[in-house]
Amino acid sequence: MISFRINLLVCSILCILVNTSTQQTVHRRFEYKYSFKPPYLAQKDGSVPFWEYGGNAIASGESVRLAPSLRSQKGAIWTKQPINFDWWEVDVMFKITGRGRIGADGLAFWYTTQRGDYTGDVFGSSDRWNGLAVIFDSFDNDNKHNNPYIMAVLNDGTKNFDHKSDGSTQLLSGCLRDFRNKPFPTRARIEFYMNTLTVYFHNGLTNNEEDYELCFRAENVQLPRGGFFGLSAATGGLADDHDVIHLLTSSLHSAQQGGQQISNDEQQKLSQEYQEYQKKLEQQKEDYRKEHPDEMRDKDEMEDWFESDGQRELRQIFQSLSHIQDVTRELHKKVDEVIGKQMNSLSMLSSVYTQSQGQPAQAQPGQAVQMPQFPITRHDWEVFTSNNQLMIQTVSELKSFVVEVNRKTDTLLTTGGGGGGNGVNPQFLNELRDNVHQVKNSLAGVAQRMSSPMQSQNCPSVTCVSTAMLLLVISGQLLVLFLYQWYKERKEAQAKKFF
Ligand SMILES: [Ca+2]
Ligand SMILES: [Ca+2]
Repeated sequence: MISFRINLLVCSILCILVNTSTQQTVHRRFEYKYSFKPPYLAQKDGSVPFWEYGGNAIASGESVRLAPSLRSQKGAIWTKQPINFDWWEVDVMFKITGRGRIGADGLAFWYTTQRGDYTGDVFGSSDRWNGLAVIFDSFDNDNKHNNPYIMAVLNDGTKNFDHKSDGSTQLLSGCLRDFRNKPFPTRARIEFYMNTLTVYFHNGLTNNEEDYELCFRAENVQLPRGGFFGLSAATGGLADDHDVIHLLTSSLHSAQQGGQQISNDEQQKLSQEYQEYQKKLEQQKEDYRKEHPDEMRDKDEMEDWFESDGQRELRQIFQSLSHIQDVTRELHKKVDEVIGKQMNSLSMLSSVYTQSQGQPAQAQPGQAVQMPQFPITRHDWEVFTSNNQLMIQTVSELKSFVVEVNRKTDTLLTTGGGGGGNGVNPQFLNELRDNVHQVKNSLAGVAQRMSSPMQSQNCPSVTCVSTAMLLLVISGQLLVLFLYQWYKERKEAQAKKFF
C-alpha cells in the first residue's frame, strides 16, 4: 500500500508540469486519486485505492479485468470521489482480446454525475446516464459492417441507448477503428478542455508512446461539473476479455489557473510529504528484512520479472529498429518492381522501333538501346528475298532437267546397245563439239561480266543473262560432257568385249 502511494506521489510531483513553453499554455497535473496503474494496481485484499469495482470485474496487480471472455458478463469500476477540476485528460490503456473473429460487446469510459451500475444495460453500466460515454463498441448490432467503432455519446439522463442501431443516431462523433487482438495494448486519450472534447486513439500495432492519432474532436460540449470517472464492459453471446491496464488522469489548467493553483507552497508541501513517505518506506523495508530474511530473497528473484527503465528503453529501440528495417525492405521491393517495369517498357519500345524499321533487334536490360546500323535498306532486303525465291525455283527446274536428261540417256543407251556399233557416231561428236564451244563462250562471257561489276549492275534486266539462266546452261553443258565421257567409255568396253 505504501509503495503504491509513493509511486503515485512520485508521479504526481513529476507530473506537476509548470510548463513555461510558449506553445503549450496548458498545465497538466497528474491526479493520482483518479488514476490506477500497475504494478500494485490492486492491493492484496483485491481493492483498488480510490476506486470501487463490481459485477464480474476482477482486479489484479497488473490490470482490471472488467469482463472476462465468458457469455453475458458485466463489470465496472468507478472513482470513489467526484472530480474537483473542470478540465481533464484521461489516458486509458486496455486490451480487448478474444479467440473469435468478431467479439462482443465492448467497453465504455464514463464521466457522469452519478456512479453507474456494475451490471447495467449499456456496456455494463447504467442507461439514462447524465454526462459523457466514450464507447468502444465491438459488436455490429445493426449489421452495417461498421464495427469495431469508437464513439462519444452525450446524455442528459433522459435517453435510452439505442443498441439496435449501435447508437448511430445518438452519437456526438466517432471513428472506425479496430481495437481487438492487437500485439500491444490499445490506448485512448480523452481530453476535455475549454468545452472541446478530443479523443485520440493508439492502435496497439506499436509500442511507441507517440503513435496516437486523432479519432475526433467536438467543440461546444457541455458536461456537468463534479462527475465521476468510470470504466465498464460487457459480453454477450460472443465474448472477449476486457482488460484495462491503466487509467491515468491529469487535470488541465490554463497558464493563469496553473499559476494560481500550483503555488510554490504547494510544491514544497508535496515534496516534504514525499520525503516523509520515502523515509517511512525505507524504515518499513528495513524492518521487513529483519523480520523475513528468507522472503526477501524470493522478492529479489521476483525483481527479475520486471524490466528496468534502461531495459525498457532498449527494447523500444529494438522494436523501432525492426520497424524501420521492415519499412526499408518494403521500399527496396517497390524500387525493384519499378526498375523491372521500366526495363519491360524499354524493351517494348525498342522492339516497336525495330519493327517499324523492319530490322530484328533485342534490347539488353541495363544497356542503352542502340539501333543497329546495317548497310542494307528495305529495298535491298526485298531484292534479296526475291532473288532467293528465284534461286529456289531454278534449283527445282534444274532437278527436273536432270531427270529428263537421265531419261533420254536411258533411251539412247537402249538404242545404241541395239545398234551394236563399234565406233562413235560422227554426228553426235559434232554436236558435242558445238556444245563444248558454247560452254566455253558462255564462261568467257561470264568472266567478262564479272570483271566489270558496275556495268553488270547497270545492265537492264531484260537483255542480261540472268544468274539462273547461266547456271542452267553451265549445268546442262557439264552434264552432256559427263554423259559423253560415260558413253565413250561404255563403247570402248563393249568393243574390247567383242575383240
Ligand atoms: Ca454494438
Ligand atoms: Ca454497427
